[in-house]
Amino acid sequence: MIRLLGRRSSFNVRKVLWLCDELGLPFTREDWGRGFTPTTTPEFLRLNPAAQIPVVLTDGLVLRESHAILRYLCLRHGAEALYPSDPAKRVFVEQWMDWVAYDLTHAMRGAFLGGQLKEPPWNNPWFVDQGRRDFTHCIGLLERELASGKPYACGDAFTLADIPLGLVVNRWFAVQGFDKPDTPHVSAYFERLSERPAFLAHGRNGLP
Ligand SMILES: N[C@@H](CCC(=O)N[C@@H](CS)C(=O)NCC(=O)O)C(=O)O
Repeated sequence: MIRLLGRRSSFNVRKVLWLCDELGLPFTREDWGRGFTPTTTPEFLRLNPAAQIPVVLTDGLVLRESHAILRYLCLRHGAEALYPSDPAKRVFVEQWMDWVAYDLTHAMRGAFLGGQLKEPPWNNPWFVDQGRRDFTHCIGLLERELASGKPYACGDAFTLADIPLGLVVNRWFAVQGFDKPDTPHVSAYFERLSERPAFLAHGRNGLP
């Protein structure tokens, strides 16, 4: 059984929820994080010294970092189609996931946490402007990739890469406060992902 710690509104918890539903994995979830039990309690810090959600307890392991958790669950539960074992296929899943973790995380902190939620310290005007520019740049890159005709990030099939990207695209359409270019291929990708019940439950569910 999988025990997932983290509020269901969290961007990173939602990735794990989406994957569990895609794979039909049974799990229990407990509300930790903002608005619930703080992640700074000694009990939580023993599980994740970084004081962040999600944390997953399974198979006698304590797992942190959403993308590491996604990879582990795919490997553990034989999700070959989502996370191919062929290195020449897997590398393209990894490149999108790393891009979300490194580049998009910073961009969204400025554009969303700073620009929209006005949360310090991200609401520094320079950081907000830079985040909006970077977010727009990244979505432009995704638009050009999808314009080549592929329905999903890695080609014809839905893979693990589409889970973090789906959350990013959902946030892109939710974020306000600056001019956003038309991105018809990203819009079509968003609609394609919306054919998946698990995306509607945890991604495009009214939360940014
Ligand atoms: N790199 C981490 C980031 C985790 C993270 O930023 N989690 C946020 C929620 S999305 C958090 O713990 N916020 C504190 C809180 O909710 O109290 C991951 O991918 O798991």
